[in-house]
Amino acid sequence: MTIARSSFYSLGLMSLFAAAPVMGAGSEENSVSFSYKPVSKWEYIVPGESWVTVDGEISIPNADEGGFLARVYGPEGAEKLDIDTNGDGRCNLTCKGLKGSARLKGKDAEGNSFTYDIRLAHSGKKWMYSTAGVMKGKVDGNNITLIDANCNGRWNDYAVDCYIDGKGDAATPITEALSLGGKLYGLEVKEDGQAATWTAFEDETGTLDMTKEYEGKGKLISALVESTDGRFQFNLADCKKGLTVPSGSYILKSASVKKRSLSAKIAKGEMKPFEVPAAGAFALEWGGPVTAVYDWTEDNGKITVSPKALKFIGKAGEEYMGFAPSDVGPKILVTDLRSKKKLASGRFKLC
Ligand SMILES: [Ca+2]
Ligand SMILES: [Ca+2]
Repeated sequence: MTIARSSFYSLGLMSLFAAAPVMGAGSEENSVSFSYKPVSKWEYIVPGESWVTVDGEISIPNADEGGFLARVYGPEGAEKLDIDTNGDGRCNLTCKGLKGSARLKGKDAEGNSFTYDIRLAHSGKKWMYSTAGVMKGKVDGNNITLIDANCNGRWNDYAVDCYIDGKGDAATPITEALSLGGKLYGLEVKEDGQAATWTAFEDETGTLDMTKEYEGKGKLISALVESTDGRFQFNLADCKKGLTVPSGSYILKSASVKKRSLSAKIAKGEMKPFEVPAAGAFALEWGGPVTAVYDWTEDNGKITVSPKALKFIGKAGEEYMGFAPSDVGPKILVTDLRSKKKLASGRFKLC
């Protein structure tokens, strides 16, 4: 008997090619102001989004008093959370159950009032919070949304805090070049997120396409790449015609795919860096067919596969993991390749 294999999701997609690189004009510095907007239904896909455990406070800087006082108490598994949402030293909001939200009102270091909305989640014995508001502004006529991805009340954490170009859901960390309306810009955001300066990005560019040659029935909801020198990141999940990016070498940083209620994460795995040529174009061939790679042992006709030694590898070497719901990972078929007889099948709970 020989090796067994599995195939998974007949991933199949997608779409058209196009788009010539567009260069920005002028390198003068321009300023932009942003205004805060609470988000009642959070649907952004934010790489590296933080959920911070409440430990005595909500750590959004408020005047000279540190964060906002917060207290977790009550019976194990049914903990409540009290928060001082206006920073007067007294808790005035109680959360119970599995989730909640709060609007914090404070003053920044210069004494200016600010609002900061948070989502709250209760898991195990802990309460956790994450950001629930964004900054909105316009850069060179393009709508841009800023996200405090690590939820620390500062909006300019380089390569951590994120932005969204136009209307999409897929956020990208802010690096040396941001893609807005098909053009590239440099953006320097002030810590309070209320203002920034921008310049046109003028180095050489090429077109990168992460959807045209992606094989899968699932929809890419995030496809984040990073230049191998660490200077740039771009999320190309919504870019069905490719995206103008600084030319050079890139690698997948993280991605995710969804089909109805099923989802999986995609990591770099064994993928090699790829090159976006100056004034040229590159489309990454990735996705299905996905191959299961694993170690197995046979004892008296019983085949044992260790889930830890199991990997699902796509066409470009990328690795699929984090299947949700956890019992709908790829189905494993064990087949005798000489007789073509199916010997066994099973399904892993991968999470
Ligand atoms: Ca209070
Ligand atoms: Ca931040």
